[in-house]
Amino acid sequence: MKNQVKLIGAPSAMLLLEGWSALEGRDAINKTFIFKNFNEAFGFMTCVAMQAEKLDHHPEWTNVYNRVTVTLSTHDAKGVTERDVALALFMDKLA
Ligand code: H2B
Repeated sequence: MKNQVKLIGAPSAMLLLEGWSALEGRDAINKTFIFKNFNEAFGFMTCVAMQAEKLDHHPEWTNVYNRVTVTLSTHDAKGVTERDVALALFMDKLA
């Protein structure tokens, strides 16, 4: 059976986070991280990917050179949960 996680919702999640925005038309949060170059951006993504596997919680993201755009939401809960906040805080600390 899947673990139930409590829905927080994007507006409340943003009170706990800096620089994240709510998506239009979907309960999700997003942020664009900008790095010095591709190496820094991909290093960030590699680190986040390992943490995402550990947490069994994965970002939707795109990378263009030094820019990583991330969307977080919990698909099972159809919205933003504490899992998204935990991963967002990990990314902010790392960036
Ligand atoms: N990542 C995200 N962002 N949301 C989820 O609901 C989710 C996930 N579910 N990673 C996990 C994997 C689920 O599909 C597996 C089966 O545990």
